[in-house]
Order: sequence, then structure tokens, then C-alpha cells
Amino acid sequence: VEAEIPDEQKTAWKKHSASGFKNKEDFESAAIRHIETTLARSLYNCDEGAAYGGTALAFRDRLIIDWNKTQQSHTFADQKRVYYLSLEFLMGRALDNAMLNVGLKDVARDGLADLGFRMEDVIGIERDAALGNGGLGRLAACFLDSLASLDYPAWGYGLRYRYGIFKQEIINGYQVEVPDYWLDFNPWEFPRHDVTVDIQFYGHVRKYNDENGRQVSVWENGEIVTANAYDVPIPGYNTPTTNNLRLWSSKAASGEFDFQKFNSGEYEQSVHDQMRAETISAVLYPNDNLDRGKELRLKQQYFWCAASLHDIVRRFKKSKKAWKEFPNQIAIQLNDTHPTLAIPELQRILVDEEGLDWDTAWSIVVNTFGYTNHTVMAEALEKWSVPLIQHLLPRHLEIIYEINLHFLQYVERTFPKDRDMLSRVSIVEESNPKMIRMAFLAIVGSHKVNGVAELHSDLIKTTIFKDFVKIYGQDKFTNVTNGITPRRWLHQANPKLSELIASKLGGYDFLKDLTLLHKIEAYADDKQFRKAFQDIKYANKTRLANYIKDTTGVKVNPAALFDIQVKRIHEYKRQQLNIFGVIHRYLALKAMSPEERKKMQPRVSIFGGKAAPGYWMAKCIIHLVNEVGRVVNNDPEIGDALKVIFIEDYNVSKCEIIAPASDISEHISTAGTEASGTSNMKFVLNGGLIIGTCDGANIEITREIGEDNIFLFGNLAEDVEDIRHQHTYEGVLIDDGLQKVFDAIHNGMFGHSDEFSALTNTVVNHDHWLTSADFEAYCKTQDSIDVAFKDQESWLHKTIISVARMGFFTADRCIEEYAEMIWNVEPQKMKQNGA
Ligand code: OX2
Repeated sequence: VEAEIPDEQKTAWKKHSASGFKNKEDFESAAIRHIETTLARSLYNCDEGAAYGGTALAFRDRLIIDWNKTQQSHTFADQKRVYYLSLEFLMGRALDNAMLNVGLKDVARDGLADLGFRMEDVIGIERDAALGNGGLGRLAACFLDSLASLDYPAWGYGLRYRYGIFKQEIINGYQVEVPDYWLDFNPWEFPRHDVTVDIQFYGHVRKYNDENGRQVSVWENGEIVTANAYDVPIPGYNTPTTNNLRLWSSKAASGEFDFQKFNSGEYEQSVHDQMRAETISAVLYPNDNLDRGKELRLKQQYFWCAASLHDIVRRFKKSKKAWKEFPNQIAIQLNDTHPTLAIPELQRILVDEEGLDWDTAWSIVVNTFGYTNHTVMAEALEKWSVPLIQHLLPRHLEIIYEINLHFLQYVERTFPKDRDMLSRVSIVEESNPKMIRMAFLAIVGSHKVNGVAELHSDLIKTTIFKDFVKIYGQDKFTNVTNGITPRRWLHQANPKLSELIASKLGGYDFLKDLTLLHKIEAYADDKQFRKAFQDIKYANKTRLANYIKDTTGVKVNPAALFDIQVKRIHEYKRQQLNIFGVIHRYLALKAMSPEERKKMQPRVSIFGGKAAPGYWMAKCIIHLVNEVGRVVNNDPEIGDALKVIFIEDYNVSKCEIIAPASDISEHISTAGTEASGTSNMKFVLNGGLIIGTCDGANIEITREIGEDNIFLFGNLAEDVEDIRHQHTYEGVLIDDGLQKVFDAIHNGMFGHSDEFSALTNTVVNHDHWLTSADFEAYCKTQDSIDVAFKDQESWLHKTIISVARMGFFTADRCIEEYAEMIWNVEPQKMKQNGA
């Protein structure tokens, strides 16, 4: 391609080719140019919003230049690329991250100061890109950061929701959902008006025999919706590599069809069609770990899978390589089962559109895909009804049936004696209506399946996917324990701690090789280091205390023990256990004499998290936390001994303030239910300890940091089923302490008891989540934390050692494991000139 361009053109181009700013002068010039021209503001009406806009656009220019070079270089290199398909990317704010990754935050700070602005205020203007629910979406965002930072040629594919996760308001103690229209001003996206894909729904399948007598299927006469691409540049840390996150937005197909309607006076109908099309990418479904089976959700999934695959195939075809090269050029990772339709879609493209025979196509498909499972909980495993798929995607249903036929024939040949096996593993559940089990389809259509922490990866092999291990062998199933990006979760969220570590390690190399942290273990007993470490924690707690004062009006003492549980509200995560424990503590404090009370370790119990709008029980928990807070925080007898805070609208940018401010954080899911958890890693990396169950990544965190540095309690995963059985046959045994808590609730201590009867009844009746069985151990462990915290020197020792041993939990390690075990891709460092 290069050779075809005349030299004069090249010279002219090179002479004027855009280059990013590198110093303060150039930054100011870029920012002011954007404020004056792109934003049409002037010196006299440049507020913080405009300053943010100018700064963001100046950085976007830089990112786009590196983005162009990266993409060009990756195309020329012609190596294997990774595509990460995720319905959720919980990116949070972009500006601070871009400044730090590009290494020009100080330049921008000085420049903004010249223009009369404070960096912190400007950063605070940005709205979170909240295109996700919780851990699954944030994991995808951390992975993008690591992929770029490690120079992997990789793209993310997702949906450009007009409304991200709702904004949570707490009104009279209740959660109220407010729409999050976040696209008002989004300088980070780059509309690609030239990149569109037409996506078909409904219609029917016509069959005919071609000249060779081969049966051909044509899916036709459906409804067409257009996918428009929006690109978001993803800068790596300390590297020019800038990858791409492509988000699809839905639009009515602009074709003759609409135009005719319009002309013939069917104006309303054509407007209606347009709105219907735009609905597909309008909202993120706000359920975490829960499958609801809504038709529009299935439409979202197909729309996004089909657009992404079309894009990937189009890029591959440009290379003119043979189809068998496809899996050598392309690895596609399925983030949970949400993108599973990509499997039948690729098979459809290869067989129906490209004319490959079934078996050749299928081997390409299987070698291309990898599937990550994130849960074993039945209520979160996706199933779609056969009639629904039949109606929406008639050809895909045929293909799924054929995939299943081939698969079951293989199973039958391999296990001729196991008669129940076929119905157990069939992709089609023989229920009424019949259902497609998406996880099974994902397993059959992928060459590797992974869980997200060791316990979880073992559990999927011994429970929900047990039969598939028999069928395919152990090797198809593997583990990649989750991780987090230390750039955002240490360097950005806790700059002072990052600086302290860098001062001892002689620089910031640890941000790209987190195992280097082990070197600070040598300072765990160093007086000065300890003091500096302690001061940083205190400053971070003060920052959070100020935030709490500003947003709730409650004054909390930064010297108190900060006990934090922030995550989606879910019964399996057991915020109810936490708040019942808080009530237990409150009752104990009330029963003490003032002298006794003075001796107790003061605590601030901090909660945060959203409940799915239709999840009644989760909303009850939020209400109870707020009511307990109202009573406890206003009880003059209690004072600083206990405060209970609910932080409204927990999101990524709030987590950046919260994670550095914990003494203890809670990761107390019923054993065997939390696949990994990732906030546990964030808290420990920032110098906090954990109270937790033997679940998810808590187990590996314990192994890394040592048993003495974590507070574990509760029943083990292997015993949970037996206890549930006991509950069914012998009834639930209510713990004495818990009974007192329930009595207090029933007596109206926290408002009308009817409000909370669902919450207490579910424990009394089934206690599926083992709240009562774990209650005593939980309270005792909390008491031991009070004792441990009193010995500040020993506490500091524990926290420093823990930070030093967290190197394993970097998302960079995850990406390297995926690259080697699943994708078979190599990093691709760019030459400085971008060629
Ligand atoms: C979450 C899991 O609940 C959590 O344990 C895990 O850390 C995270 O995914 C990232 O792997 N939806 N969200 C999850 O699973 C599902 C399903």
C-alpha cells in the first residue's frame, strides 16, 4: 500500500502530520484551541466544565495519534489479534487514567494552573462511563488496560448504551433509580460514521440446492437494523500502544424502505421504526448475577455479536488469507455467556455465506473461541427459550440444533452406556418451553473454558460442567485467577502510597511488574516507613471522612476503624450478615456502662452498592442499613463508638476514594458463591485487611499474604449443601445473638418492623445463604479485629506485608496467562516511528 502513494503526497502529509503535545506550552495551546473552537468558549466563559473539555480533547488528540500508529503497525505486522467480547465495560473516568498512562499529568496540572484551574476539580467534572454492573464489567476494563500496557494487539467489542447503570439516590432510606444519560458530552469516543453493519432479525430461512447439489440456506426478509461503530482509544501505561474499544450503537437502517414509508405519508410509522431500532442499544440491563430472559436483551446480544463478527471477518478477508488461517490470526474471548451467539453466527457466516463445509467451519469456530465462566449460581446461568430464538433468529436456531446433534452423536459414541448423559449435557433443555443452555453451547463451541479463581475453576469442573470434563477431558478446563490493574487501583487511586513505594524501589517499574512489590517487605519493621505508610492511610481516611460529611452530613472520626463493604447488593454477598452484625454490636454497646463503652474500639461501618431495580430483598437490605444508620448515628449514648454510613451511588470513581481508606473490608459471601471477587484485591493492595469467607480469590489472597494477615471465618463450600439439607429437614437453627437482633428489629427499633420482615423471615424459613449458621463466627471474628486493631504496630506490620505480597493479583499476570494458555498471541511492541 505504501508503495502506491506518490512521494510528493507523502512529503506534504508528513510535513503537516499531527503530533501530540509534550510540554506545558503545547498542552495549553491544544487545550485553549479546543476550548475556543471545538467548544466555542472564550477566556470569559471558560468554567471548570470547559477546562475539563479542553483538557480531555487535548489528550484525546494525543491518544488518537498513537491509536492510528498502533493500528497501522498492528495491521502491517499481520500477527494474531485478540478480541474481547463483553456486554459490559465499567471504565469509570478516562482523563486521569489517560494523563497517567501517557505520563503527562504533571504537565497538564501546571498548564491548568496557568489557566486558573485545579487539577482535582477538573478531573472531578467527568462522569463515569458506567457501562456495566459490577465485577464482570470492571474486570473487562482492567483487562483492556493490561492488554494495552503489555502491547498486545487487542480490541474490545461492546455496546454503546445510551443509558449506563442507573444512578442511585437514597430517599427516606430507600433506593430510587434515576436514568444515567451519560453521553451529553463524551470526548473519549470517536464516531466512525463510515463503519456500519446491517444486522438482520426475524425473517425466515429459504433452502435450495446449488449446482453441485449442496443444500444452501438463505436467511432473508427480516427486519434490518444498522450498527454504527464508536471507537474509544485505550492507552497503555508508559507505551505508545493504544488499543481500541469499539462500541456499537443501533440505528434504523437508512434504506429505501423507510424512505418509501416517509413519502407515502407513513411518517409516524417510520419514526416509530427508528425509535424501535434505537432501543436496542438504549439501556444496560441492571442485573448482576441474574438472568431475566428478556427479548430485548437477546436482541442486544445478537446485534452486538453479529456486528463485531462482521467487523472481524471483514478485517480478516482484507488479508486474503485462507480460511483455515482464521484461528491463527484471531482469538475471540467470550466474557461470560452473553456473547455466545457469536458461535452460531460465525458458523453461519462460514457455511451459509462463505460456502465452507460444516466440519471445516466448525473446527475454525472452536479453535477461535475461548469462554470465561463467572458464576456457578443457577439463577445467573443464561437460558433462552427455543420459541424466542426461533422467532428472532430462525437460522441460528437451526445451526444450534445441528451443533447439538453433532455433539450428542459424539457423546453417544463415547459413552454408549450412560443413558442419562445425553439429556444432562444436551444444549437443548427438554423443558416446556424448550430452552437453549448458553453455557453448554459456549463450552461446545470453544477450545478452552476458564473459571476466575482456583476454587471457582474447581467447582465448575465438579458441579455444573462435570459431565463436560468427562467428555472433553481435564485440559479443556483451566483457571485464570482474576486480577486488577495497579495503574488505576494503586497509582491513580492512591498516588501517595504509589510514591512511597517508588521511593523505596527506585522508581515506578512495579506498576508494570507488580511482583517487585515484594521488596517493600523489608521495610515492614522500618519505623520511618511505617510512619509514612500510616500517615498515608490516615490521609486517605480523612479524604473519605470529608466526602461522607459533604454527602451525608454525618461526621465520622478518621481515627476510628473503617469497616467497608462496597459491591452490588445481593443476598449471596451477604450485606445482611454485615448489618445484622452491626445491630448486634449496637445492642452490645447499649448494654454497656459509659466507662465500658469508652474502652471499645470506635468503628465506622460503611456500606455502598446498587440493588437491581426488581430485586426486592436487596432493596430491603439497603433500607435496613439506612434505618440502622439513622438510629445509631443520632444516638447520643453511642457517639463515635459506632457510625453507620450508606454511600449513595457507588461506582468506579467513588471506589477510587473508598478503596484506599479501609482498615477492614468485607468479602463475606456464602462459601462457593462468589466466583472470585476483585475488590478484595483492591483493598489489600491499598493497605487494608480483609474479613472474609473461604470463597473466590480470598483463598488465594490468603495463600499469598499469609493466614496471619487475614480474618477468615465461616462454613466451607464443601459443607454448604449439607447445611442447606439440614435446614430443609430439621429447620433453621437461629443463633442466639441473631435472635436478639431479630427481636430488636421486630420491636421497631429501626422503624416499622413490617418493612424488614421479608429479610428476617427468609433466614428463619430457609436461610439459603447461611446467615444464621455463620453469624456467631462472624461476630467473634469482628471482635478479634477490634483487638488486633488496638495494636497499631502489629496492624501496620500486617498491612505492609500484605501489600508487598499482592504482586500476583495484577491483571497483567491474567493477560499473560490468557495469552499463553488460551489465545496463543504475542505482544507486538511498536517501533517508535509507528511503521
Ligand atoms: C462477577 C462475579 O460475581 C465475581 O465473583 C467476579 O469477580 C467477577 O464476575 C469477575 O470475574 N456476573 N458478574 C460476575 O459474574 C457474573 C455472572
